[in-house]
Amino acid sequence: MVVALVDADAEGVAPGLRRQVQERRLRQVVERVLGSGNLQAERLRAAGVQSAAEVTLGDLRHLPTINKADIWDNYPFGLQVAKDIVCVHGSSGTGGRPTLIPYTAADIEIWASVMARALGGAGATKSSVIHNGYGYGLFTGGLGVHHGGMHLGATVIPVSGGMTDRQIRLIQDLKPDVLTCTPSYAIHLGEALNNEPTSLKVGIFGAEPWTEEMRAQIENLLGIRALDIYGLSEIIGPGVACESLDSGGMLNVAEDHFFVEAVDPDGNPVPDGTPGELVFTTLTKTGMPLIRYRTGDVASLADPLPGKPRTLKRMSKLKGRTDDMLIIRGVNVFPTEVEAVLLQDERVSPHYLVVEDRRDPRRSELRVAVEPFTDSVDKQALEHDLIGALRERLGITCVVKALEPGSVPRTEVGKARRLARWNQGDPPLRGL
Ligand code: DLL
Repeated sequence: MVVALVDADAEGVAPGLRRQVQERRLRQVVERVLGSGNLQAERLRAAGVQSAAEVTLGDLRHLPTINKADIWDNYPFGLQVAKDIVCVHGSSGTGGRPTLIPYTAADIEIWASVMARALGGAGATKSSVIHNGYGYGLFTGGLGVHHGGMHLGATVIPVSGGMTDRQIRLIQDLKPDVLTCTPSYAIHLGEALNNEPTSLKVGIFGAEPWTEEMRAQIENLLGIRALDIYGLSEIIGPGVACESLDSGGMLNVAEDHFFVEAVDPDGNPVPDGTPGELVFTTLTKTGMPLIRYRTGDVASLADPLPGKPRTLKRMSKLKGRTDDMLIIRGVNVFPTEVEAVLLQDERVSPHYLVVEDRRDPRRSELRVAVEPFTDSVDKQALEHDLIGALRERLGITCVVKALEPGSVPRTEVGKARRLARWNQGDPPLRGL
């Protein structure tokens, strides 16, 4: 199957010519960053980069990296470069500070264009109706698809998340051919539709890990092709890479805008086909360009499939993360954030366990086991209060269990084991 290109000059150009464009854009972004004098500029100078003219793509792997902690340390906008910001997006963060990303109008154009390509690769055209069930707000899912769908000239239905009955009604009445939402919500919708036929042909799902088994389940439940889309707010949002109907199960990276590397834990490049941490350089962004951003996401890279119209480098489905960030129903959660909430409550002892419950991969759950300091604490009231406080801080509803003092296991040095994953079988802790 061959799917027409939305932007032939970018997606279908010979890789050698694209490399020239990337090289030119790399120098432009280095120049912008050096001119800003921000943390990245200081690091580049400290690494010996005095002028952009001397930087080549071949040298990129020797340049310093930047990561999420650097963004938090420079909260809210210390890494901003251009002044003409038109909007801000972001994701959850730590220490009460979200990861915030300022966008210029030019950044929004880039985003719209890579998202239009992603939709086009799934077979969407300007006659398409896109049922967009990604959340609208600071999260990039809703508005990312929205910008891309409008850029393509399609009709976007900005349903956002939740209210499943209304979503089903709109799917029946407006007859969309494209569904965009998280994979777990796609399963939820599919189950709620209860085998009722729809007009949907294809879905573009991402923002959280999902497996080939989930893909098969979604395709069965909804009778559609289910494609994977990857992205992160720091780089632009969804559209950094997206599967197309003809990309052999891998995701085409929009590498004319986002140069990709895969590295081992020491930061050395890994060969294509070997899983490594993805590192992106935003070649064209102006609001908050990032040079060598270490994503924490692990995937392998591959060349384009021969004979296909897209000549872009491809990445595998994500294989995991290098840190302990959890993704609960599409929301990024750091165990330290949970800790911050628990430890604010004087009734709670520092012995607790945060459990990522993925027994049902379609509906991951965050479970938190806490120990009250004393027997006299009203456990029900404590659970109720913590659920509220966690919802407030993380934006998701967790399951909280207050257990008997002493029931959370300690390590030899007396510390509680703080994070566990529950994929199947017995709970990691009795009573959870
Ligand atoms: O989740 C952007 C997005 C929205 C992507 C809609 C796709 C669809 P953040 O909230 O900043 O941005 O979270 C980014 O989510 O670093 C990955 O760990 C994870 N992630 C994103 N897409 C996928 C995917 C959006 N397809 C973080 N598979 C990233 C697995 C994903 N994990």
